[in-house]
Amino acid sequence: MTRLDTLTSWHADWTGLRVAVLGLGVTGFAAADTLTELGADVLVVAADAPDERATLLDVIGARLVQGDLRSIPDELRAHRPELVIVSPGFHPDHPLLQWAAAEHVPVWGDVELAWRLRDKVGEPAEWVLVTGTNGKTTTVQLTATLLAAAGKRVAPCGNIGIPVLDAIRDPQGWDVLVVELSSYQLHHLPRTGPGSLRPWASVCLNLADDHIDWHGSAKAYRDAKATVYANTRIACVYNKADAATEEMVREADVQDGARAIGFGLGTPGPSDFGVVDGILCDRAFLDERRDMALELITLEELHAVGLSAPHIVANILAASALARSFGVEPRVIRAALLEFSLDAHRIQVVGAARGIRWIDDSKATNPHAADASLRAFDSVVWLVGGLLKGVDIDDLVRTHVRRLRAVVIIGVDRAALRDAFARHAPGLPVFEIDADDTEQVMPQAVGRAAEVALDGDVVLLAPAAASMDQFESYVERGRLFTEAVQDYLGGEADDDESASGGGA
Ligand code: UMA
Repeated sequence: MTRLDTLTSWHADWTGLRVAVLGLGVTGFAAADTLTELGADVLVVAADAPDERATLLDVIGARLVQGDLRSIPDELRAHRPELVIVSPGFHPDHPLLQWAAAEHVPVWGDVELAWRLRDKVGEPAEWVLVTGTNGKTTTVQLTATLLAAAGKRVAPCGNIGIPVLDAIRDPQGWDVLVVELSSYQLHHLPRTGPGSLRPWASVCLNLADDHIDWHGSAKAYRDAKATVYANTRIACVYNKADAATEEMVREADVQDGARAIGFGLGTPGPSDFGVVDGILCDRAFLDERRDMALELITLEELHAVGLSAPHIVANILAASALARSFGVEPRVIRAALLEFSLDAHRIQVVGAARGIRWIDDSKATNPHAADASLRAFDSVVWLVGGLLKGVDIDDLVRTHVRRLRAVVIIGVDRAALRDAFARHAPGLPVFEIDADDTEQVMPQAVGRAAEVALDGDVVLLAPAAASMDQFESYVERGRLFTEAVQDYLGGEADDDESASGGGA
Protein backbone atom coordinates (compact mmCIF):
# COMPACT_ATOMS: atom_id res chain seq x y z
CA MET A 1 0.00 0.00 0.00
CA THR A 2 1.42 3.41 -0.96
CA ARG A 3 1.12 6.57 1.08
CA LEU A 4 -1.44 7.94 -1.40
CA ASP A 5 -3.67 4.87 -0.86
CA THR A 6 -3.97 5.80 2.82
CA LEU A 7 -4.98 9.38 2.07
CA THR A 8 -8.74 8.84 2.10
CA SER A 9 -9.71 11.18 4.92
CA TRP A 10 -9.35 14.79 5.99
CA HIS A 11 -7.92 13.39 9.22
CA ALA A 12 -5.20 11.34 7.49
CA ASP A 13 -1.62 12.62 7.55
CA TRP A 14 -1.08 14.87 4.53
CA THR A 15 1.82 16.80 6.08
CA GLY A 16 4.77 17.42 3.86
CA LEU A 17 3.21 15.64 0.85
CA ARG A 18 4.77 17.24 -2.23
CA VAL A 19 1.92 18.17 -4.56
CA ALA A 20 1.88 20.01 -7.90
CA VAL A 21 -1.45 21.70 -8.65
CA LEU A 22 -1.98 22.42 -12.34
CA GLY A 23 -3.99 25.57 -13.05
CA LEU A 24 -4.97 28.61 -10.99
CA GLY A 25 -8.61 29.03 -11.89
CA VAL A 26 -11.31 28.32 -9.30
CA THR A 27 -10.30 24.65 -9.16
CA GLY A 28 -6.55 25.18 -8.81
CA PHE A 29 -7.01 27.75 -6.09
CA ALA A 30 -9.43 25.55 -4.12
CA ALA A 31 -7.00 22.61 -4.38
CA ALA A 32 -3.98 24.67 -3.29
CA ASP A 33 -5.92 26.22 -0.42
CA THR A 34 -7.18 22.83 0.78
CA LEU A 35 -3.81 21.10 0.57
CA THR A 36 -1.86 23.85 2.31
CA GLU A 37 -4.43 23.77 5.12
CA LEU A 38 -3.65 20.05 5.42
CA GLY A 39 0.06 20.79 5.69
CA ALA A 40 1.08 19.61 2.22
CA ASP A 41 3.94 21.24 0.30
CA VAL A 42 2.19 22.82 -2.69
CA LEU A 43 3.56 24.18 -5.96
CA VAL A 44 0.98 25.67 -8.34
CA VAL A 45 1.83 25.63 -12.05
CA ALA A 46 -0.24 27.73 -14.45
CA ALA A 47 0.10 29.46 -17.81
CA ASP A 48 -1.56 32.54 -16.40
CA ALA A 49 -2.62 33.59 -12.95
CA PRO A 50 -4.97 36.39 -11.91
CA ASP A 51 -3.10 38.82 -9.61
CA GLU A 52 -5.55 38.43 -6.78
CA ARG A 53 -5.21 34.64 -6.63
CA ALA A 54 -1.43 34.81 -7.04
CA THR A 55 -1.24 37.14 -4.02
CA LEU A 56 -3.49 34.86 -1.99
CA LEU A 57 -1.26 31.87 -2.76
CA ASP A 58 1.55 33.73 -1.11
CA VAL A 59 -0.60 34.33 1.95
CA ILE A 60 -1.62 30.68 2.33
CA GLY A 61 1.93 29.47 1.81
CA ALA A 62 1.80 27.85 -1.63
CA ARG A 63 4.34 28.66 -4.34
CA LEU A 64 3.51 29.60 -7.92
CA VAL A 65 5.36 29.02 -11.15
CA GLN A 66 3.90 30.75 -14.11
CA GLY A 67 4.83 30.80 -17.77
CA ASP A 68 4.84 28.98 -21.03
CA LEU A 69 4.05 25.38 -20.09
CA ARG A 70 5.15 23.81 -23.34
CA SER A 71 8.34 22.73 -21.57
CA ILE A 72 8.57 21.48 -18.00
CA PRO A 73 9.49 24.31 -15.60
CA ASP A 74 12.69 23.73 -13.59
CA GLU A 75 10.83 24.53 -10.37
CA LEU A 76 8.45 21.65 -11.08
CA ARG A 77 11.27 19.16 -11.63
CA ALA A 78 13.00 20.38 -8.47
CA HIS A 79 9.74 20.00 -6.48
CA ARG A 80 9.68 16.24 -7.27
CA PRO A 81 5.90 15.97 -6.77
CA GLU A 82 4.46 12.79 -5.28
CA LEU A 83 1.02 13.78 -6.56
CA VAL A 84 -0.41 16.02 -9.30
CA ILE A 85 -3.85 17.63 -9.00
CA VAL A 86 -5.06 18.72 -12.42
CA SER A 87 -7.67 21.39 -13.23
CA PRO A 88 -10.39 20.22 -15.62
CA GLY A 89 -9.38 22.57 -18.45
CA PHE A 90 -6.00 20.89 -19.07
CA HIS A 91 -6.04 18.84 -22.25
CA PRO A 92 -5.23 15.15 -21.57
CA ASP A 93 -2.22 15.41 -23.92
CA HIS A 94 -0.85 18.49 -22.18
CA PRO A 95 2.98 18.31 -21.85
CA LEU A 96 2.75 18.51 -18.04
CA LEU A 97 0.45 15.48 -17.93
CA GLN A 98 2.70 13.59 -20.32
CA TRP A 99 5.60 14.42 -18.04
CA ALA A 100 3.70 13.21 -14.95
CA ALA A 101 2.88 9.93 -16.72
CA ALA A 102 6.49 9.43 -17.77
CA GLU A 103 7.64 10.13 -14.18
CA HIS A 104 4.92 7.79 -12.77
CA VAL A 105 3.42 10.54 -10.67
CA PRO A 106 -0.29 9.83 -9.97
CA VAL A 107 -2.72 12.45 -11.33
CA TRP A 108 -5.99 13.14 -9.52
CA GLY A 109 -8.75 15.54 -10.48
CA ASP A 110 -10.22 17.93 -7.91
CA VAL A 111 -13.33 15.76 -7.57
CA GLU A 112 -11.33 12.72 -6.43
CA LEU A 113 -9.47 14.90 -3.93
CA ALA A 114 -12.79 16.23 -2.61
CA TRP A 115 -14.23 12.71 -2.28
CA ARG A 116 -11.23 11.59 -0.22
CA LEU A 117 -11.63 14.63 2.05
CA ARG A 118 -15.41 14.54 2.40
CA ASP A 119 -15.32 13.73 6.12
CA LYS A 120 -13.98 17.18 7.08
CA VAL A 121 -17.20 18.48 8.63
CA GLY A 122 -19.28 15.98 10.61
CA GLU A 123 -21.01 13.04 8.96
CA PRO A 124 -20.07 13.07 5.23
CA ALA A 125 -22.82 14.19 2.87
CA GLU A 126 -24.32 11.79 0.33
CA TRP A 127 -23.28 12.59 -3.23
CA VAL A 128 -25.61 12.75 -6.23
CA LEU A 129 -23.77 12.93 -9.55
CA VAL A 130 -25.23 14.62 -12.62
CA THR A 131 -23.72 14.56 -16.08
CA GLY A 132 -24.91 14.52 -19.71
CA THR A 133 -24.25 16.55 -22.80
CA ASN A 134 -27.06 18.99 -22.02
CA GLY A 135 -29.32 19.95 -19.15
CA LYS A 136 -26.76 19.30 -16.39
CA THR A 137 -26.93 22.65 -14.68
CA THR A 138 -30.72 22.89 -14.85
CA THR A 139 -31.06 19.36 -13.47
CA VAL A 140 -28.59 20.07 -10.65
CA GLN A 141 -30.52 23.20 -9.71
CA LEU A 142 -33.84 21.36 -9.88
CA THR A 143 -32.57 18.43 -7.80
CA ALA A 144 -31.06 20.72 -5.18
CA THR A 145 -34.31 22.72 -5.03
CA LEU A 146 -36.44 19.60 -4.55
CA LEU A 147 -34.17 18.21 -1.82
CA ALA A 148 -34.01 21.56 -0.05
CA ALA A 149 -37.80 21.78 -0.13
CA ALA A 150 -37.84 18.53 1.83
CA GLY A 151 -35.60 20.07 4.49
CA LYS A 152 -32.26 18.60 3.40
CA ARG A 153 -29.14 20.74 3.75
CA VAL A 154 -28.04 20.57 0.13
CA ALA A 155 -25.22 22.13 -1.90
CA PRO A 156 -25.18 22.24 -5.71
CA CYS A 157 -21.53 22.19 -6.79
CA GLY A 158 -18.96 21.04 -9.36
CA ASN A 159 -18.96 22.15 -13.00
CA ILE A 160 -21.88 24.45 -12.15
CA GLY A 161 -19.15 26.84 -10.92
CA ILE A 162 -18.54 25.97 -7.27
CA PRO A 163 -15.56 23.62 -6.80
CA VAL A 164 -16.56 20.49 -4.89
CA LEU A 165 -13.59 21.20 -2.60
CA ASP A 166 -15.29 24.43 -1.53
CA ALA A 167 -18.50 22.55 -0.76
CA ILE A 168 -16.83 19.87 1.39
CA ARG A 169 -14.95 22.54 3.38
CA ASP A 170 -18.03 24.63 4.14
CA PRO A 171 -18.19 24.65 7.96
CA GLN A 172 -21.98 24.33 8.09
CA GLY A 173 -21.88 20.78 6.64
CA TRP A 174 -24.33 19.23 4.21
CA ASP A 175 -26.72 16.28 3.97
CA VAL A 176 -26.41 16.02 0.18
CA LEU A 177 -24.05 17.37 -2.46
CA VAL A 178 -25.57 17.54 -5.94
CA VAL A 179 -22.45 17.46 -8.08
CA GLU A 180 -22.44 18.53 -11.72
CA LEU A 181 -19.63 16.67 -13.48
CA SER A 182 -18.23 17.63 -16.89
CA SER A 183 -16.68 15.01 -19.13
CA TYR A 184 -13.32 16.62 -18.29
CA GLN A 185 -13.81 15.92 -14.60
CA LEU A 186 -15.13 12.41 -15.24
CA HIS A 187 -12.12 11.65 -17.43
CA HIS A 188 -9.89 11.89 -14.34
CA LEU A 189 -12.08 9.84 -11.98
CA PRO A 190 -10.96 6.28 -11.20
CA ARG A 191 -13.71 3.62 -11.26
CA THR A 192 -11.99 1.42 -8.68
CA GLY A 193 -9.54 1.83 -5.82
CA PRO A 194 -9.40 4.15 -2.80
CA GLY A 195 -10.19 7.32 -4.78
CA SER A 196 -13.27 5.98 -6.58
CA LEU A 197 -16.60 7.65 -5.75
CA ARG A 198 -19.53 5.73 -4.27
CA PRO A 199 -22.48 8.03 -4.97
CA TRP A 200 -25.99 7.63 -3.58
CA ALA A 201 -27.48 8.23 -7.05
CA SER A 202 -26.23 9.23 -10.48
CA VAL A 203 -27.59 10.27 -13.86
CA CYS A 204 -26.29 10.74 -17.39
CA LEU A 205 -29.08 12.84 -18.89
CA ASN A 206 -28.22 12.31 -22.57
CA LEU A 207 -25.27 11.73 -24.84
CA ALA A 208 -24.49 13.57 -28.06
CA ASP A 209 -21.26 14.63 -29.68
CA ASP A 210 -19.50 17.44 -27.82
CA HIS A 211 -15.92 18.21 -26.77
CA ILE A 212 -14.64 15.68 -29.32
CA ASP A 213 -11.50 17.76 -29.86
CA TRP A 214 -10.66 17.48 -26.12
CA HIS A 215 -11.32 13.76 -25.70
CA GLY A 216 -9.95 12.72 -29.07
CA SER A 217 -12.98 10.64 -30.13
CA ALA A 218 -16.72 10.25 -29.54
CA LYS A 219 -15.97 6.90 -27.84
CA ALA A 220 -13.55 8.47 -25.35
CA TYR A 221 -16.15 11.15 -24.56
CA ARG A 222 -18.82 8.49 -24.05
CA ASP A 223 -16.54 6.38 -21.83
CA ALA A 224 -15.78 9.40 -19.66
CA LYS A 225 -19.51 10.08 -19.22
CA ALA A 226 -20.21 6.41 -18.38
CA THR A 227 -17.93 6.69 -15.32
CA VAL A 228 -20.72 8.61 -13.57
CA TYR A 229 -22.54 5.34 -12.77
CA ALA A 230 -19.56 3.46 -11.28
CA ASN A 231 -20.23 2.16 -7.73
CA THR A 232 -23.64 3.84 -7.45
CA ARG A 233 -25.44 2.58 -4.34
CA ILE A 234 -29.15 3.41 -4.64
CA ALA A 235 -30.32 4.69 -8.06
CA CYS A 236 -28.81 4.84 -11.55
CA VAL A 237 -31.11 7.20 -13.45
CA TYR A 238 -31.04 7.02 -17.26
CA ASN A 239 -32.87 8.51 -20.24
CA LYS A 240 -35.25 6.07 -21.95
CA ALA A 241 -35.04 8.11 -25.16
CA ASP A 242 -31.25 7.76 -25.24
CA ALA A 243 -30.16 4.14 -25.54
CA ALA A 244 -26.53 5.10 -24.88
CA THR A 245 -27.38 6.07 -21.29
CA GLU A 246 -29.27 2.81 -20.65
CA GLU A 247 -26.31 0.86 -21.99
CA MET A 248 -23.96 2.74 -19.65
CA VAL A 249 -26.10 1.64 -16.68
CA ARG A 250 -26.22 -1.95 -17.91
CA GLU A 251 -22.44 -2.05 -18.20
CA ALA A 252 -21.71 -0.21 -14.96
CA ASP A 253 -20.22 -1.88 -11.91
CA VAL A 254 -22.69 -0.70 -9.30
CA GLN A 255 -23.18 -1.63 -5.63
CA ASP A 256 -25.51 -4.50 -4.73
CA GLY A 257 -29.10 -3.32 -4.55
CA ALA A 258 -28.67 -0.27 -6.78
CA ARG A 259 -31.67 0.15 -9.09
CA ALA A 260 -31.89 1.33 -12.70
CA ILE A 261 -34.56 4.05 -12.98
CA GLY A 262 -35.60 5.29 -16.44
CA PHE A 263 -37.14 8.64 -17.28
CA GLY A 264 -38.88 9.72 -20.49
CA LEU A 265 -41.71 11.77 -21.95
CA GLY A 266 -43.83 8.69 -22.73
CA THR A 267 -45.84 6.33 -20.53
CA PRO A 268 -43.60 4.97 -17.76
CA GLY A 269 -43.04 1.28 -17.18
CA PRO A 270 -42.53 -0.07 -13.66
CA SER A 271 -39.31 1.50 -12.26
CA ASP A 272 -39.65 4.53 -14.55
CA PHE A 273 -40.64 8.19 -14.40
CA GLY A 274 -42.79 9.41 -17.32
CA VAL A 275 -45.92 11.21 -18.47
CA VAL A 276 -49.48 9.80 -18.55
CA ASP A 277 -52.38 11.92 -19.87
CA GLY A 278 -50.46 15.13 -19.27
CA ILE A 279 -49.40 14.15 -15.74
CA LEU A 280 -45.78 13.56 -14.70
CA CYS A 281 -45.65 10.30 -12.76
CA ASP A 282 -43.35 8.20 -10.58
CA ARG A 283 -43.70 4.45 -11.14
CA ALA A 284 -40.41 3.64 -9.43
CA PHE A 285 -40.47 4.61 -5.78
CA LEU A 286 -43.69 2.95 -4.61
CA ASP A 287 -44.37 -0.63 -3.59
CA GLU A 288 -47.35 -1.06 -5.94
CA ARG A 289 -45.39 -0.01 -9.04
CA ARG A 290 -46.74 -2.90 -11.11
CA ASP A 291 -50.17 -1.28 -11.33
CA MET A 292 -49.95 2.19 -9.81
CA ALA A 293 -48.15 5.49 -10.21
CA LEU A 294 -47.66 8.55 -8.04
CA GLU A 295 -48.71 11.87 -9.58
CA LEU A 296 -46.12 14.65 -9.35
CA ILE A 297 -47.43 17.62 -11.38
CA THR A 298 -49.32 18.28 -14.65
CA LEU A 299 -47.88 19.61 -17.91
CA GLU A 300 -50.48 22.37 -17.74
CA GLU A 301 -49.14 23.51 -14.38
CA LEU A 302 -45.59 23.43 -15.76
CA HIS A 303 -46.67 25.42 -18.80
CA ALA A 304 -48.06 28.13 -16.54
CA VAL A 305 -44.62 28.57 -14.93
CA GLY A 306 -42.62 28.41 -18.18
CA LEU A 307 -41.26 24.88 -17.62
CA SER A 308 -43.04 22.87 -20.31
CA ALA A 309 -40.46 22.72 -23.15
CA PRO A 310 -39.90 18.98 -23.71
CA HIS A 311 -36.24 18.96 -22.69
CA ILE A 312 -37.05 20.86 -19.50
CA VAL A 313 -39.79 18.33 -18.69
CA ALA A 314 -37.17 15.58 -19.17
CA ASN A 315 -34.83 17.39 -16.75
CA ILE A 316 -37.70 17.67 -14.26
CA LEU A 317 -38.39 13.94 -14.48
CA ALA A 318 -34.71 13.14 -13.90
CA ALA A 319 -34.47 15.54 -10.96
CA SER A 320 -37.69 14.11 -9.50
CA ALA A 321 -36.24 10.60 -9.75
CA LEU A 322 -33.12 11.72 -7.87
CA ALA A 323 -35.19 13.48 -5.22
CA ARG A 324 -37.58 10.54 -4.85
CA SER A 325 -34.58 8.25 -4.25
CA PHE A 326 -34.26 10.17 -0.95
CA GLY A 327 -38.00 9.83 -0.29
CA VAL A 328 -39.01 13.43 -1.06
CA GLU A 329 -42.84 13.47 -1.09
CA PRO A 330 -44.64 14.11 -4.42
CA ARG A 331 -46.57 17.05 -2.94
CA VAL A 332 -43.26 18.66 -1.87
CA ILE A 333 -41.91 18.19 -5.42
CA ARG A 334 -45.00 19.79 -6.94
CA ALA A 335 -44.90 22.82 -4.64
CA ALA A 336 -41.17 23.35 -5.26
CA LEU A 337 -41.58 23.12 -9.04
CA LEU A 338 -44.30 25.76 -9.04
CA GLU A 339 -41.80 28.14 -7.43
CA PHE A 340 -38.80 27.23 -9.63
CA SER A 341 -37.43 29.54 -12.30
CA LEU A 342 -34.85 28.74 -14.96
CA ASP A 343 -31.57 30.62 -15.13
CA ALA A 344 -31.15 33.36 -17.69
CA HIS A 345 -30.07 32.38 -21.22
CA ARG A 346 -31.97 29.08 -21.25
CA ILE A 347 -34.96 29.45 -23.59
CA GLN A 348 -35.70 32.84 -22.12
CA VAL A 349 -38.20 35.12 -23.86
CA VAL A 350 -36.41 38.47 -23.95
CA GLY A 351 -38.83 40.42 -26.13
CA ALA A 352 -42.18 40.10 -27.89
CA ALA A 353 -43.74 42.57 -30.35
CA ARG A 354 -45.82 42.43 -33.53
CA GLY A 355 -46.44 38.72 -32.96
CA ILE A 356 -42.73 37.91 -33.03
CA ARG A 357 -41.05 36.39 -29.98
CA TRP A 358 -37.32 36.90 -29.35
CA ILE A 359 -35.75 34.01 -27.46
CA ASP A 360 -32.33 33.74 -25.83
CA ASP A 361 -31.01 30.18 -25.63
CA SER A 362 -27.35 31.19 -25.66
CA LYS A 363 -26.74 28.19 -23.38
CA ALA A 364 -27.28 25.94 -26.44
CA THR A 365 -23.54 25.54 -26.99
CA ASN A 366 -23.69 22.32 -29.04
CA PRO A 367 -25.97 20.85 -31.74
CA HIS A 368 -27.80 18.58 -29.30
CA ALA A 369 -28.91 21.52 -27.16
CA ALA A 370 -29.86 23.56 -30.23
CA ASP A 371 -31.89 20.60 -31.48
CA ALA A 372 -33.96 20.55 -28.28
CA SER A 373 -34.48 24.27 -28.58
CA LEU A 374 -35.52 24.29 -32.25
CA ARG A 375 -37.97 21.45 -31.65
CA ALA A 376 -39.97 23.69 -29.35
CA PHE A 377 -40.98 26.08 -32.19
CA ASP A 378 -42.68 25.87 -35.61
CA SER A 379 -41.37 28.87 -37.52
CA VAL A 380 -37.96 30.18 -36.67
CA VAL A 381 -35.43 32.82 -37.70
CA TRP A 382 -32.34 31.08 -36.35
CA LEU A 383 -29.22 32.84 -35.03
CA VAL A 384 -26.50 30.20 -35.19
CA GLY A 385 -22.71 29.83 -35.10
CA GLY A 386 -19.59 30.32 -33.03
CA LEU A 387 -16.92 27.74 -32.18
CA LEU A 388 -18.13 24.36 -33.42
CA LYS A 389 -15.51 22.37 -31.44
CA GLY A 390 -15.01 19.74 -34.16
CA VAL A 391 -18.65 18.63 -33.98
CA ASP A 392 -20.69 17.88 -37.11
CA ILE A 393 -23.53 20.34 -37.76
CA ASP A 394 -25.01 18.72 -40.85
CA ASP A 395 -27.70 16.56 -39.20
CA LEU A 396 -28.97 19.45 -37.13
CA VAL A 397 -29.44 21.64 -40.20
CA ARG A 398 -31.10 18.83 -42.19
CA THR A 399 -33.52 17.99 -39.36
CA HIS A 400 -34.76 21.53 -38.88
CA VAL A 401 -34.78 22.99 -42.39
CA ARG A 402 -38.57 22.82 -42.61
CA ARG A 403 -39.12 25.03 -39.58
CA LEU A 404 -36.69 27.77 -40.68
CA ARG A 405 -37.82 31.13 -42.08
CA ALA A 406 -34.24 32.38 -42.39
CA VAL A 407 -30.81 32.00 -40.84
CA VAL A 408 -28.36 34.54 -39.45
CA ILE A 409 -24.82 33.17 -39.06
CA ILE A 410 -22.49 34.61 -36.41
CA GLY A 411 -19.07 33.44 -35.22
CA VAL A 412 -15.90 32.21 -36.90
CA ASP A 413 -16.66 28.63 -38.00
CA ARG A 414 -18.66 29.67 -41.05
CA ALA A 415 -17.71 27.12 -43.68
CA ALA A 416 -19.44 24.05 -42.22
CA LEU A 417 -22.66 26.00 -41.64
CA ARG A 418 -22.61 27.66 -45.02
CA ASP A 419 -22.12 24.24 -46.70
CA ALA A 420 -24.87 22.59 -44.67
CA PHE A 421 -27.43 25.27 -45.59
CA ALA A 422 -26.38 25.22 -49.26
CA ARG A 423 -26.84 21.45 -49.31
CA HIS A 424 -30.10 21.09 -47.38
CA ALA A 425 -31.86 24.41 -47.95
CA PRO A 426 -30.66 26.03 -51.16
CA GLY A 427 -33.51 28.57 -51.28
CA LEU A 428 -33.37 29.63 -47.62
CA PRO A 429 -32.28 33.23 -46.88
CA VAL A 430 -28.91 32.96 -45.11
CA PHE A 431 -27.25 36.13 -43.75
CA GLU A 432 -23.75 36.36 -42.38
CA ILE A 433 -22.65 38.90 -39.79
CA ASP A 434 -19.13 40.11 -40.42
CA ALA A 435 -18.70 42.57 -37.55
CA ASP A 436 -15.12 42.72 -36.22
CA ASP A 437 -16.26 44.51 -33.12
CA THR A 438 -17.94 42.11 -30.64
CA GLU A 439 -20.33 44.83 -29.50
CA GLN A 440 -21.68 45.09 -33.06
CA VAL A 441 -22.37 41.37 -33.66
CA MET A 442 -25.73 41.21 -31.90
CA PRO A 443 -27.14 44.59 -33.01
CA GLN A 444 -26.42 43.61 -36.63
CA ALA A 445 -27.77 40.08 -36.18
CA VAL A 446 -30.95 41.39 -34.53
CA GLY A 447 -31.37 43.96 -37.32
CA ARG A 448 -31.11 41.24 -39.98
CA ALA A 449 -33.54 38.96 -38.14
CA ALA A 450 -36.03 41.79 -37.77
CA GLU A 451 -36.04 42.36 -41.53
CA VAL A 452 -37.23 38.82 -42.26
CA ALA A 453 -39.27 37.71 -39.22
CA LEU A 454 -43.06 37.63 -39.70
CA ASP A 455 -46.03 37.57 -37.34
CA GLY A 456 -46.03 34.19 -35.53
CA ASP A 457 -42.28 33.62 -35.89
CA VAL A 458 -39.73 33.13 -33.19
CA VAL A 459 -36.27 34.69 -33.49
CA LEU A 460 -34.13 32.13 -31.69
CA LEU A 461 -30.55 32.52 -30.52
CA ALA A 462 -29.53 28.84 -30.19
CA PRO A 463 -25.99 28.91 -31.60
CA ALA A 464 -25.14 25.17 -31.42
CA ALA A 465 -21.59 26.35 -30.75
CA ALA A 466 -19.36 27.70 -27.99
CA SER A 467 -19.08 31.45 -27.67
CA MET A 468 -15.40 32.07 -26.97
CA ASP A 469 -14.47 33.11 -30.52
CA GLN A 470 -16.35 36.39 -30.16
CA PHE A 471 -17.60 36.60 -26.58
CA GLU A 472 -16.28 35.99 -23.10
CA SER A 473 -18.86 33.29 -22.44
CA TYR A 474 -22.36 32.16 -23.36
CA VAL A 475 -23.58 34.54 -20.65
CA GLU A 476 -22.08 37.57 -22.39
CA ARG A 477 -23.37 36.34 -25.76
CA GLY A 478 -26.89 36.08 -24.32
CA ARG A 479 -26.67 39.40 -22.54
CA LEU A 480 -25.60 41.27 -25.68
CA PHE A 481 -28.40 39.59 -27.64
CA THR A 482 -30.94 40.63 -25.01
CA GLU A 483 -29.69 44.21 -25.01
CA ALA A 484 -29.77 44.37 -28.81
CA VAL A 485 -33.35 43.05 -28.84
CA GLN A 486 -34.43 45.55 -26.21
CA ASP A 487 -32.73 48.41 -28.06
CA TYR A 488 -34.40 47.34 -31.28
CA LEU A 489 -37.87 47.03 -29.75
CA GLY A 490 -37.44 50.25 -27.79
CA GLY A 491 -40.23 49.57 -25.31
CA GLU A 492 -42.62 48.10 -27.86
CA ALA A 493 -44.28 44.92 -26.50
CA ASP A 494 -47.21 42.63 -27.20
CA ASP A 495 -49.70 42.68 -24.34
CA ASP A 496 -50.16 38.94 -24.10
CA GLU A 497 -46.47 38.02 -23.90
CA SER A 498 -44.32 38.54 -20.88
CA ALA A 499 -40.73 39.44 -21.65
CA SER A 500 -39.27 37.04 -19.14
CA GLY A 501 -39.43 33.53 -17.83
CA GLY A 502 -41.63 32.03 -20.54
CA GLY A 503 -40.72 28.76 -22.16
CA ALA A 504 -42.26 27.01 -25.07
N1 UMA B 1 -4.53 26.31 -17.61
C1 UMA B 1 -3.26 26.23 -18.13
N2 UMA B 1 -3.08 25.46 -19.24
C2 UMA B 1 -4.11 24.78 -19.83
C3 UMA B 1 -5.41 24.89 -19.29
C4 UMA B 1 -5.60 25.68 -18.16
O1 UMA B 1 -2.31 26.80 -17.61
O2 UMA B 1 -3.88 24.10 -20.84
C5 UMA B 1 -4.71 27.12 -16.41
C6 UMA B 1 -5.15 28.54 -16.71
O3 UMA B 1 -4.09 29.37 -16.91
C7 UMA B 1 -5.90 28.89 -15.43
C8 UMA B 1 -6.52 27.57 -15.02
O4 UMA B 1 -5.75 26.56 -15.62
O5 UMA B 1 -4.95 29.24 -14.43
C9 UMA B 1 -7.96 27.43 -15.43
O6 UMA B 1 -8.41 26.13 -15.11
P1 UMA B 1 -9.71 25.52 -15.76
O7 UMA B 1 -9.75 25.86 -17.20
O8 UMA B 1 -9.78 24.07 -15.39
O9 UMA B 1 -10.88 26.36 -15.08
P2 UMA B 1 -11.41 26.52 -13.59
O10 UMA B 1 -11.50 27.98 -13.31
O11 UMA B 1 -10.68 25.70 -12.62
O12 UMA B 1 -12.93 25.99 -13.77
C10 UMA B 1 -13.21 24.59 -13.84
C11 UMA B 1 -14.18 24.33 -14.99
N3 UMA B 1 -13.58 24.79 -16.24
C12 UMA B 1 -13.39 23.95 -17.27
O13 UMA B 1 -13.71 22.79 -17.24
C13 UMA B 1 -12.75 24.52 -18.52
C14 UMA B 1 -15.48 25.07 -14.74
O14 UMA B 1 -16.40 24.69 -15.75
C15 UMA B 1 -16.05 24.63 -13.40
O15 UMA B 1 -17.20 25.41 -13.12
C16 UMA B 1 -15.03 24.83 -12.31
O16 UMA B 1 -13.82 24.15 -12.64
C17 UMA B 1 -15.52 24.25 -10.96
O17 UMA B 1 -15.66 22.86 -11.00
C18 UMA B 1 -16.67 25.68 -16.76
C19 UMA B 1 -16.75 25.01 -18.14
O18 UMA B 1 -16.64 25.69 -19.13
C20 UMA B 1 -18.01 26.36 -16.49
N4 UMA B 1 -16.95 23.69 -18.22
C21 UMA B 1 -17.06 23.00 -19.48
C22 UMA B 1 -18.52 22.93 -19.94
O19 UMA B 1 -19.40 23.08 -19.08
O20 UMA B 1 -18.75 22.68 -21.14
C23 UMA B 1 -16.54 21.57 -19.32
